[in-house]
Amino acid sequence: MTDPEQPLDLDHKYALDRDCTTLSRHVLQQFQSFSAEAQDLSALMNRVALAAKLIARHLSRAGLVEDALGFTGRTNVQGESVKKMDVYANQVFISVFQESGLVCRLASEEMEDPYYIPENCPIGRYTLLYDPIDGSSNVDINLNVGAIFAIRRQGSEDLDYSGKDLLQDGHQQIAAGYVLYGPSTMLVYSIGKGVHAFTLDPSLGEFILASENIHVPDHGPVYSVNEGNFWQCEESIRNYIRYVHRHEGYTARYSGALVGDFHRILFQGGVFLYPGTIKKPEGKLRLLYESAPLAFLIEQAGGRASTGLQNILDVVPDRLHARTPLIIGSKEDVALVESFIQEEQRERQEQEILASKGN
Ligand code: P6P
Repeated sequence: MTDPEQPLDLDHKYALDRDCTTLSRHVLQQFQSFSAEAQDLSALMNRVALAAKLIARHLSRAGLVEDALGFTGRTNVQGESVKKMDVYANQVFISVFQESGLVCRLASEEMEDPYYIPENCPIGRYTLLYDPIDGSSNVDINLNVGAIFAIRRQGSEDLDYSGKDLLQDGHQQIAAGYVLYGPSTMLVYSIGKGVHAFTLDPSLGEFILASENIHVPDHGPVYSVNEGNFWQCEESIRNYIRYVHRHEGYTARYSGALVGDFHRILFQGGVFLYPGTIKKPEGKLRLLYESAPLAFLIEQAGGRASTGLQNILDVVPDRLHARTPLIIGSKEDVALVESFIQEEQRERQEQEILASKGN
């Protein structure tokens, strides 16, 4: 029997303290208060964690459960074929936030318009924006997938239920994070006070603090881009790829799931890029629930996120599912990619000046 007068030895005490540093407690520690906002954010993160646990459980049994894998036969607002796991994960977030009193609206990659939870409105002062399954092309082959989320305060009225008030820059995010469904399930988040990673302990059913105040290295060896798009990219991006091919110290890593590629770069440094192409100058990734949340995180971790011409967090979307090119990671590596884009801009302007003089 442990005598409470006899303190635990330090190893046991450390292990106990760590196992008690759950996500909801960590959020309160971050605020260093029990204010209404702190309690709200703690409760919000706890709901996100519940969604992550439900989805992790479904993913871990997907090969055994009827109707968990494969396509639904439908396409979403993005024009992408919808996986059954996309639908399931999207519904999990809806179910988890109903009756929460916290979130009045959900804006998802899988839904054309924001989803309103009337019983939470107008008391619910927050909107959750999320990609319920990022990298769903990996689901059927049991490779890592993720979820990306951002929390915004409901600012102005949304009387016409259009969600127009969501069309604001990324500095309006009050929290952001992602879940990585890999060998372990991790949840990484920030409320603007550093970036912190939690690992799901299945035996506890809790996300336990694993890394606090993560800092992305100023430079790293990894460049992450789909080189299959090489000939569809602008010449500047092709020149960047030629550069890393020809210089020592670079290695390519690309998983087909943004969350996994981003997670590697957050911990090891480097750069992920999904640039615009000649046919799709705006690129593939969506601003409000993919690029902006990750930009929030990477800046909190000392890195950068850019469209190539503008910081991602400064971009104001013109529609809910607006896309942007994304260059994100270590500040030196993002700057290197931008230097090729700026060089091409300069050359184009010089040619235009010469052409105008020639006329
Ligand atoms: P591509 C997944 O569909 C996703 O949105 C990101 O997770 C991923 O980085 C990207 O698209 C992969 O796109 O065109 O390389 O298959």
